[in-house]
Amino acid sequence: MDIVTTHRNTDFDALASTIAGSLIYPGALPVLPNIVNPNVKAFLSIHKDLFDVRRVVDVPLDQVKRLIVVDINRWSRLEGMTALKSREDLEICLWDHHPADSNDIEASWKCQEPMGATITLMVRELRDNKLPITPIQATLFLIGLYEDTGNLTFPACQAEDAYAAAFLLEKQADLAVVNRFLRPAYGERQKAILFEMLQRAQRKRVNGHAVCVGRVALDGHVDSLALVVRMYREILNVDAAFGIFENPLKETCMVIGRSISDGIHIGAIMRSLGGGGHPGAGSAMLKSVNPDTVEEMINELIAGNQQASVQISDLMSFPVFTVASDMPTRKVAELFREKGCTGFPVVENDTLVGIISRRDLRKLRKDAQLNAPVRAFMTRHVMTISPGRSPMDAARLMVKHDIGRLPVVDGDRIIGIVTRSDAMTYFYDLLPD
Ligand SMILES: [Mn+2]
Repeated sequence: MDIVTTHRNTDFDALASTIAGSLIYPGALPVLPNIVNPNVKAFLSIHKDLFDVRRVVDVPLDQVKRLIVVDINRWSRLEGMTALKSREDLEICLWDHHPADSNDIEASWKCQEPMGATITLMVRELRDNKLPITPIQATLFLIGLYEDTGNLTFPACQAEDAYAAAFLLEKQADLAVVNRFLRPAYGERQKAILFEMLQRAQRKRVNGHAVCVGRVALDGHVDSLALVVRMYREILNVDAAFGIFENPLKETCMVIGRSISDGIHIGAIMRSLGGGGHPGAGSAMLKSVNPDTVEEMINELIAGNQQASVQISDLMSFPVFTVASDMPTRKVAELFREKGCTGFPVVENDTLVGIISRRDLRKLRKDAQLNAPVRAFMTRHVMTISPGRSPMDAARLMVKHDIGRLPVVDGDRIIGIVTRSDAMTYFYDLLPD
């Protein structure tokens, strides 16, 4: 007997991949853990007759010849499969999009690639082998694909994911159904937890990133905490957010993280805590730990995780061409033409006092004004940035104040300048090594 199975707290990518596995391996039984996500539960309750899924308890494990594991690469996340772990005659096939460095399932064969969703890998296989897919299967696969890629917007999403989505739409995936089930399970309990976290939220800066760590004690199991953390991050508009959910009765701590910054790799942080995930999302379950210690560990991990992140000092241009505040405006206009620049910082004894741009000179009405010192026309309130901040901070300031350049200052001494095009270069990954 062949079975296809996946991780506990089964999400839509895992369910979709399990069903797809039963199509790729004809005769293989789809087997689900007892604990599945609430949305998946709702989906299954309606589609029960259409998908012949079994529970772990209904499967005679001693008869399993081939185990197909999807959307996970660790034994600890499977349910009730411990008996298979030591079986030497067992053939294991693995389909997964998580990084291979966290593997502890030794597969005889595997397809493991960094995609936005595991179902993408399996849809590619179905398409290449021209295996038939029904509209209902296509719908489930698309729900899994959209859920894991945030509707194709998460940074881990690949072109391949979008091809798979297009193929599923061709196979008549029903977007009305997709939307209905993608709607997350946000209820009264989730709302109460989110409000408690928001009330006590304290933003902090860690090496240029805005981070929030929230801690809540729960009186039992609560679903959809990942959604709570996602909303917490979005509402606070921070680069990364963490939720520490203590269960005092069971002495466990569930840690969930979300990040939209390249500088904070959630998956790496969670792996240090014994969990896992992607750069943007992940979780870890800790047992018999003191929540204070967990919070301290997370803070240290965030700080340690930052070393590779890019700072303004890596991006800025220097030395900076500046003009003295008493330089005649005529001379500054000449310098603009000569150097092909659109703006200069203005200094008095090395201290930044203003900024002059071509735009400022256009306001001049009389020729005589050109003899006046540039300090008469410069902008005095200069928006600046310090060298340790992140490119994202620079971009936010430029957008907010509609400015094209930010002097980089250390105290009031100007040490560099970062322009809109420097920021663009960074965001488009053209930064030289
Ligand atoms: Mn997945």
